[in-house]
Amino acid sequence: MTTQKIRIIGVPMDLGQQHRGVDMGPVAIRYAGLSTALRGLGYQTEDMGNVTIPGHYTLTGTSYAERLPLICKACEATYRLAREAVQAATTPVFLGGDHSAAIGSIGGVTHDRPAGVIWIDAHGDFNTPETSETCNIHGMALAILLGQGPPELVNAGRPGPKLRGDQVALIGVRDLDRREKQLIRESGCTVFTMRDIDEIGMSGVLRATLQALAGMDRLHVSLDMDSIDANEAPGVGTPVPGGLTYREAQLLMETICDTGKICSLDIMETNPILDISNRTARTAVALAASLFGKSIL
Ligand code: NNH
Ligand code: MN
Ligand code: MN
Ligand code: MN
Repeated sequence: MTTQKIRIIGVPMDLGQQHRGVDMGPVAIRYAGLSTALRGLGYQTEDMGNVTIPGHYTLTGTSYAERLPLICKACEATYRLAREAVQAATTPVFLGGDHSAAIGSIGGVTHDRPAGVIWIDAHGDFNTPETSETCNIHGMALAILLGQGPPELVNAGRPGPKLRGDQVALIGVRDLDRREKQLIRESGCTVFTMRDIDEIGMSGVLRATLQALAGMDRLHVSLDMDSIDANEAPGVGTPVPGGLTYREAQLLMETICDTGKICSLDIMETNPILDISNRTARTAVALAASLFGKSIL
């Protein structure tokens, strides 16, 4: 399913959360050598530059109501680029930017055909405006893709939900809000928490994940860098202790690669202002290389 040509699309979204600097994630990942790594694996790469995010320089102190239409516009622009990338027989890689951009990327890659989604995150991103304790839309992105939350965003790109619960697996979860837990339990998504990884190991979790998504012939990976432990990914806005080790994350990517079903990838939430010597972006590039076929031997 992965095509010979990989199309890089920067989405410097920062309206879905409060920290300045996550808009610099796309350039940090480029400078960490993403294209070079992918070309080294035999792919052709083309870089489309960045989506324009309206209003983002005036973010500080703005309300949820002010941000919602701007996030909507940015997600619709991302949706169009995602759809075009798939129609042009390329494999799009979206560089965030905060995780609300995935509303557009996943919407667009599923425009013509469904895809299973592997959402790798410390959080559930399953809040609604009613359950959220922060009003930050990056913490609602997955719920929105399943049809819950502000209608403007649920209907971004095309009307209605973009995913069903049985098409989604979450991995790495370790921080859910009280009322978010209930929504996620009712969602029909397959969820593997850090406890599951501790108990059955990443390989066991992956076996079960790929079994749960066995009916899908295309897979989209949505990687929130806050899923990874702060040793390897310190540059994120909402770090949570006890994250994936470097090898757990690599095994995750290597195993998903083996399916041959990868159709698209999000690399979200890298914040260079909070990072140490671009370490988070370099980890992101190493993980992308494994997802696209880099093998140890
Ligand atoms: N659950 C919290 C919220 O909704 C935190 C979400 N933060 C994230 N998600 N970084 O990946 O605000
Ligand atoms: Mn997230
Ligand atoms: Mn997260
Ligand atoms: Mn996050």
